[in-house]
Amino acid sequence: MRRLEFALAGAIALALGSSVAADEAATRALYTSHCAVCHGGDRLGGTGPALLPSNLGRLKPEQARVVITRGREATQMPGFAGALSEAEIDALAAWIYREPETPPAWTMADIDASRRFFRDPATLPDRPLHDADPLNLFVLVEQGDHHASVLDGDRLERLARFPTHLAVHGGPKFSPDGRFVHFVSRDGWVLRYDLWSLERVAEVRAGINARNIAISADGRVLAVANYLPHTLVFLEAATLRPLKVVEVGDRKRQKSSRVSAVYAAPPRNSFVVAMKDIAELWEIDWRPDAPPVFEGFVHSHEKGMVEALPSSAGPFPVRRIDELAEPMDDFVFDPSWRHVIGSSRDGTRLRVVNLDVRRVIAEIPAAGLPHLGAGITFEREGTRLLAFPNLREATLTVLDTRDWRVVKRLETLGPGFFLRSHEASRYAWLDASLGRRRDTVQVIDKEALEIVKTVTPVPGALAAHTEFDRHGARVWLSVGERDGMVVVYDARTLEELARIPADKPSGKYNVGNKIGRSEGTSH
Ligand code: DHE
Repeated sequence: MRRLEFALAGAIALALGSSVAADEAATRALYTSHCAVCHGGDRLGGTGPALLPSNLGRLKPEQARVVITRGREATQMPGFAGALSEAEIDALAAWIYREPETPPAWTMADIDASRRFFRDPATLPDRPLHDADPLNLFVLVEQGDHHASVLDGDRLERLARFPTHLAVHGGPKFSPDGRFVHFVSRDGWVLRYDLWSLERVAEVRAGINARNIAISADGRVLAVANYLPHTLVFLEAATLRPLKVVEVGDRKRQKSSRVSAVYAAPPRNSFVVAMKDIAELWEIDWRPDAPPVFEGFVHSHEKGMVEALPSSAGPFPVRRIDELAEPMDDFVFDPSWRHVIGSSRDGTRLRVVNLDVRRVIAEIPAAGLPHLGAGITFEREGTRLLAFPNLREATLTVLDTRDWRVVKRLETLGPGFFLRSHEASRYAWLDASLGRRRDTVQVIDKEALEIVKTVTPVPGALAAHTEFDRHGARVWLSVGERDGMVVVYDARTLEELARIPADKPSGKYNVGNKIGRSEGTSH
């Protein structure tokens, strides 16, 4: 009897197995005939975005189903409601969330082969072709129809608007003279744009799923942080030619890691790299003559002995800080650039890491998941303070950078994402976009450490990212809806001055503030 049960179970499993295999083959065929032409046969992306689970992290499967059914507005993605049955759409929506059978690679050769020029760099003009102040331009990322705009910070006018790859994220990075700006999209496309001729110059795909980009202090090297593959990519900024692909993993070579973000530390001639999966921070000297870094020793269990690791040689030698209790993926530099301050993962502690001695030198109790990446510093009563919002609590925290003492915890209307100020302004601006009052931004007096005004540019509409102009005279605020806008305020009177229409604007970046490393903005 038991033998019969086993035989029956085996037959059912075989039948189910073969029907699953048939379903898979059918879905694969559907994907190949309907999706592959834009999204790539391997789902790595093409004219459309990559369709891999890590790239789709921000799109729920149900939303993916709707996109396949109805298409996506303002893109080339058509709706398949007429062409495919509901069951087929369900199968495709499930298919794109499956991990690929082999982890996708993106090599130096792939990067180089993806390089495209819109314009011969040798023919670029030798002076700006517009009469706006080149250092008071704003670059605005518009997520609605995936474009970016260049705006005149004095006349409050749009000078140019151009397409980007889907989902540009993080701050675009400017060359030290402010002429070129570099964007990266979540699909890993890096774009170089010329703010003198107002033209796209070149683009390259540096990864399959990228996080952000940084530029060296001399403007010659770009570093791209990737989630997929687990790499850090260095590019020659002028040509976007790949210079080096660094496989990212821990010192003992046991675990690879996604790269959370890469930041430039200009006075240190280095990049500092935050990791998602390993308890390390890296510092990388980008100079051509950077000396090799001795990696230290590890205990080899197999050989039962201590072995010296090979040195990390140039270009771009890796100097590791690996005495961290856990990954530190959101941090800010202190004004001396000797320390980074980051949060513990549970948000209950801040850790101060000294980059010179390469270890944690202070721990401070915290609450509400501090967002250090949005931190700014300013002088008050002869002391430099560091202020940052908290992502899970409607508060702004202010610390004294001499001893990391908490000076103030200011209650706000909701957890916020972006804090901005300028050395010429007495105010800092903070959104409440993660809370119920996401349509408000609050103005904080940096002397009194009190809220002095709440603005609601469009009731009910998302109000988020702010940035000052280069003089600290005006504040630009994004209303991030499809029929959105940038609202410009007088930074002194706090009165509204103008509205500039924009399609789901996210961040905007002032050239002068960025290249001058204004204390009130992110870098
Ligand atoms: Fe961002 C910057 C990480 C979600 C808009 N965001 C950054 C940076 C990091 C980061 C590490 C700094 C990089 C830089 O500027 O070089 N962001 C993350 C996340 O981990 C998170 C929470 C989840 C994710 O999906 O990646 C996240 N970010 C968002 C959004 O949902 C926002 C609001 C809309 C969007 O674009 O997806 C968003 N992030 C921004 C913006 C900046 C940014 C506008 C640049 C701020 C600046 O002024 O410099």
